[in-house]
Amino acid sequence: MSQYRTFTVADAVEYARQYGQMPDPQALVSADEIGDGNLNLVFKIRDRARISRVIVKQALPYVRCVGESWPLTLDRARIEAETLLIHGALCSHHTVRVLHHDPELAVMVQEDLSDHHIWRSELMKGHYYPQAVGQLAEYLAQTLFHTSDFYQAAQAKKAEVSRFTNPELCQITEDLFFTDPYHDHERNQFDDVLLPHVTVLRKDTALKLAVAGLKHRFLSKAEALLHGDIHSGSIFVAEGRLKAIDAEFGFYGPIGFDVGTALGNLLLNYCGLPGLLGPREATDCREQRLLDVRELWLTFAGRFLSLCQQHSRDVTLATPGYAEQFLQQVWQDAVGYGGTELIRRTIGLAHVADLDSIADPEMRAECQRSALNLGRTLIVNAAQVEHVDALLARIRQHG
Ligand code: SR1
Ligand code: MG
Repeated sequence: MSQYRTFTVADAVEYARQYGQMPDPQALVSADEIGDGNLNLVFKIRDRARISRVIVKQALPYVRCVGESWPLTLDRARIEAETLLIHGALCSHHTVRVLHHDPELAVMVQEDLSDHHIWRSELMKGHYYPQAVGQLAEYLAQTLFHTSDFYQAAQAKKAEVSRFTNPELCQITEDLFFTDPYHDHERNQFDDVLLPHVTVLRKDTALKLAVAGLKHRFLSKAEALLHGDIHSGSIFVAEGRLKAIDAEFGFYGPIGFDVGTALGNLLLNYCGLPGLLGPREATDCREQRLLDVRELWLTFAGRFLSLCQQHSRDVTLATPGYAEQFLQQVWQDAVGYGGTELIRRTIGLAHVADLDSIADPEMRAECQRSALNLGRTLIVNAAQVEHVDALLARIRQHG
């Protein structure tokens, strides 16, 4: 059995030679550590021509963006690899390929996606990938339907819920999404200029009540094996292609959480675009983002419903009309969770470049306030926003 040690660049190259499934392993000669996320080491393993051929990813025993003072389970590497393997079996076109993983070393070897781009960076530049939203909807529908009670046998699903119990990573989400932003907590980060806004938000009883409901459902609704962190930085795109990566937050949770995280990131981009591109230049891209929100929900719901109609295995859940009723609850959850993503990415610990990289401080603050207001609107009104077109109408009203 291998014993955990933190990989050096040389270790990563050697590991990739052994487990990278390369026809010419000795061609792998160098590596760069490129991890810029919050948690892990990520090595790009290169050949003599410096072409990146494979990725080695290793979990550190602590939260990278904070340091060793915040220890974190290495079991997340197992969860990530096993989630991606399951999602890959269900939706191979849109899930990064895992070539090998070792839970003891907390390491995974995965396909290189250097011919793709991180979707967030593309959205920030106003680059449009016409198929991306439909492909993301397909990924969400396939993975969430096939791991839900509509499809999995009840006893097998319960065993899976246990295999994917991910308490430490779930606690990060529980704290960062639903608790910290609504309290004075040292992990929160925001410019002083937002303090008046944050103070109002923390006294907002209707908002805090709705967030309590969302947290409770996150804690208790084991509906399907979620990606758990499907923001636009966890998605690679290229012309006609899309792949989800980074599933260490995978667990059985509410389907609306994955859908809402994806919607929330489109809306974070919508809020940031005036600061990123200029208010006038951003108009068309913003309109496209709203159309993206519409397409994401309608394609996801349509796909999920047709999977329910054709492949539901539970005779009771297959009762005509039940899948539609269930999807209405998923929609309302998704609107609320989307709102929590907007708020936590603006004033919590982990921000997004769509807002933080806006150079002009006044413009940045304006876009951040717009994200906070929109987040609140979504959370408080989720139960009344019955259809995606009603949501778009509210967003347009919001400005
Ligand atoms: C301490 S981890 C902070 C955030 O990074 C991850 O990507 C998740 O979004 C998490 O909430
Ligand atoms: Mg991640």
